[in-house]
Amino acid sequence: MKHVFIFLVLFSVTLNSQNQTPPKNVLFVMVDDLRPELSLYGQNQIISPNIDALGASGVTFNRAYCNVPVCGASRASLLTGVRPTANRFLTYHSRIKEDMPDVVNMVQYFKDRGYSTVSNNKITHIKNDIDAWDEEWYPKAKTWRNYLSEENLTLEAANKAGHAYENIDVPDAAYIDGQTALKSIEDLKKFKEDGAPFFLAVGFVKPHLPFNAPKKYWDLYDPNAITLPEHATFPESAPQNAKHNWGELRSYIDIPKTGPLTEAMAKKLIHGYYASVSYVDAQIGVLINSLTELGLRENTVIVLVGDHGWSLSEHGLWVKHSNFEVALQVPLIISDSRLSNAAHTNSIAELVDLYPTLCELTAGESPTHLQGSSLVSALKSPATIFKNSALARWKKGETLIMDQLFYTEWKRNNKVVSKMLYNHKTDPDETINLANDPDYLSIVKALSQQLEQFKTTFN
Ligand SMILES: [Ca+2]
Repeated sequence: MKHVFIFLVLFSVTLNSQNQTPPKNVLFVMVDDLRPELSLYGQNQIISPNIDALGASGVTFNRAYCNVPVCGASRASLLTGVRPTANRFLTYHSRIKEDMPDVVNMVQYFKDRGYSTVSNNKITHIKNDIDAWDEEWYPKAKTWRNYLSEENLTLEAANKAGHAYENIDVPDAAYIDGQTALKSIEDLKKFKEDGAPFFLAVGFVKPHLPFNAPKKYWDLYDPNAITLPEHATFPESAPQNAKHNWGELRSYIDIPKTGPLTEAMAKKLIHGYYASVSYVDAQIGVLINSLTELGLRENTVIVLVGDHGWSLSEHGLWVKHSNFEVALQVPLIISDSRLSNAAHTNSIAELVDLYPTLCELTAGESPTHLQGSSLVSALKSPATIFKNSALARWKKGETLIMDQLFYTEWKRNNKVVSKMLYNHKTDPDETINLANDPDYLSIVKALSQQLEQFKTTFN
């Protein structure tokens, strides 16, 4: 009897100490249109010391992919944990409330578990698409393009888009990403006082067009040192379906409506993209430093992710909206004090995997509707490949990534009308379409069947 009593006392002490451990907070940082051209990815043109430092405190996914390369659809898919199909999550204005209203979205999931839930600036693309936020905050800007120069504001007032970039000498908080960082720091202070677990989602909008960034971030780069990608023309062997007219960029006043850009303009835009990333990197730095100073870092899981990739003239294309890898790949860093530091993994991640990952990292059960799989095994053992495939779609183009093979097909009336295949082992820039190469016939057939099977599984 005495032994039973001691056991019960010990058991209850263990249980209590577990109960006393506060649940992990989540700081979810989403950066609009950020491609993984960062020094922690081994490409050191962009200066991003704060994102690099975050990588040093966590696991960087060398191979993370969005499931649809456009803001609204990608975010709606990520936040519901449901993949896009031919019938849902298709465009920039896709809404959870229209396409997938009946599932428990990620925000509702945390709210149901007693978390404070705050969204600062762009997390869903459409406002009021999620009811579970305790607060959905947006910074004050005259217009969504957030121009500050008189020239651009005058153009916009005349109902025109201004320039595709802006370089003026203003403080960080003059633009909305600076304001978003400051607001988020105030939230962290409140969370610290309240003591309740929090799910704080912070959406930075640069490097989305237009590339407006304070001058000091432009000045980090020597314009003469900016180079264009090696392959900046559309591959002759690629199908026309893979092409688009980069309409999002063409809407700006200094960009021609058709045809290629001049080399000078291409370099100016690349410079603007780099400056915008460095500007956001600085905001990420002040935010994470504040988390650390408040003593919240240890008990907070940090996720840093982009919503899709971006073409900076690779394949002769700009913006997102394609099935090429450069439009699909995103940066992804997950930092958790219990898991690996300064590690990289080649295990594939998809944005649809983030919801189940956060469930596991905060010790909650995953809702049964989730279509991704938790990445925690890769966070624990980054050297092991746990997953080697991903599925993405853009309009009618459906892409299956299988290890180093990137296969896309377009169908009409259930028949494949065009296809492309790139082998990244030999052609990482995707310049030679192998889909019609006789040596790859059986591979193409197998990939096409696997693609169909994946689609059926996740309908
Ligand atoms: Ca975006």
